[in-house]
Amino acid sequence: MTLEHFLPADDIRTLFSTSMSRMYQQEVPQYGTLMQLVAEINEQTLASEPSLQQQLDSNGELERLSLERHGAIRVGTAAELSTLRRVFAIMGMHPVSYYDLSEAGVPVHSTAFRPVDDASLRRNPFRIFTSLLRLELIEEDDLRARAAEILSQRNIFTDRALQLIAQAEVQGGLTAKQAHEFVAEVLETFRWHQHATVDIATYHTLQDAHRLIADVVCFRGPHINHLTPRTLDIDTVQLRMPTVNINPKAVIEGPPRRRCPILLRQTSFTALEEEIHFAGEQADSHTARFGEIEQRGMALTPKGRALYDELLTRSRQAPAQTDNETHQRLLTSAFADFPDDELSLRTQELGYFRYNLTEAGRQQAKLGGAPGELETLIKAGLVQATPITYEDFLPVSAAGIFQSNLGGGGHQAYAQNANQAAFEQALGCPVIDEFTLYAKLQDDSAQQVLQALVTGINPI
Ligand code: OOG
Ligand code: NI
Repeated sequence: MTLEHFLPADDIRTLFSTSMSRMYQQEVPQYGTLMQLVAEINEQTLASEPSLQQQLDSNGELERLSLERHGAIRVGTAAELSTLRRVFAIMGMHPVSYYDLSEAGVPVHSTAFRPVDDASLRRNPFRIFTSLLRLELIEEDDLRARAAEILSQRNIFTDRALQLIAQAEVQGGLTAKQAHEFVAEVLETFRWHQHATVDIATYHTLQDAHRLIADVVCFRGPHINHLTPRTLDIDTVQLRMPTVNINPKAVIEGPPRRRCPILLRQTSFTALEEEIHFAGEQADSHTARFGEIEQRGMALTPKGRALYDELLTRSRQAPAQTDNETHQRLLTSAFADFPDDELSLRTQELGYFRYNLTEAGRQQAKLGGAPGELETLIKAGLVQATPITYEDFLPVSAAGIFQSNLGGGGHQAYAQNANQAAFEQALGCPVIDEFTLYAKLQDDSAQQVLQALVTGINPI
């Protein structure tokens, strides 16, 4: 079998993300309503901000706007996580970054499976935020053993999915026909199951230890717990959610609204209460599934990220706010020291930028021989710098989303407990460092424009 018979991994990912979206809209009708609201507000925003439209267009993001989504799942064992790694690799999604959420009282650690190269991100940036339950953080020995025992008895993948994974690895890819079957089989893993695998007493015991433990342990598989469209104006969507009968969480997570958006802002609607049936015919309700939206800004360098973390920590010393307006006001004042113009962000090396030739630069490239200093070329109007979009997640924000959906408030704080080595061992490989990816994108684009201008070949 030759390579050209295989469906590209990017196309398998698109098949997967559109199938997941269709399934989730059927399972959670409010998600469809949220998508409509987001699309409407995106359209209005683009119409009123031509410069934003232009920036998205030049980054190749305009056509992917409606594709832009992430989802999240939670798994219970190392074996489940490592098989998921193999599943996602077939779709061109690789584990990027390590997130420790135990610090925020959520007994999991996580990574995001996502496309890593520029071309794949442009095709479809779909990501899955994937969390592994940390049974070792359950203090009670009996309970920990019981949870492990229940998890050891489930198989979250269909037999056919496992066969196709192995086949893809041996062949080096999947044909279109195999890919369609693979996506259909893998979808079964993320489907909602109304029937719990345990009796109601076990469910309540695990629920009392931590609601998240019950959610991971008591079901046949890791139901997709949300999908997330990308909004260009999260403040407006947050305000308008109640007009379509959606109840948003109290505050928008992440940085404040700024002229130059950074990182990621997120909000969600609170989880649905859904009836589940237990062994022994009893029923109760479970809250697991919700809807979320994200607004993405510029990726920050380690220096920019350290400043973000410092200002965020400072802002969180004040008591938590229950209304978004006050929260945003306090956040804005805490972030007053974070430069908010592209020139400062770039020259102070706080954010990552992509370099392109301007029209004048393209003309110059035909001649070659331009001076080789990037700053000089920018000042001369031959090169322009546009922010690189952040493609990852933020642990404090993620913890806020988890907590708002687990409800109940009473989460215990685990002592700071990051254990990336244990996570990577469960995963079966190291996670990729996000900063390395952004730095490479920036450096490659700089190299390309310099080469085009200085040597006059291959103008881009
Ligand atoms: C994941 C919560 C985190 C995000 O976008 O930061 C998350 C979960 O609830 O499983 O989705
Ligand atoms: Ni999310």
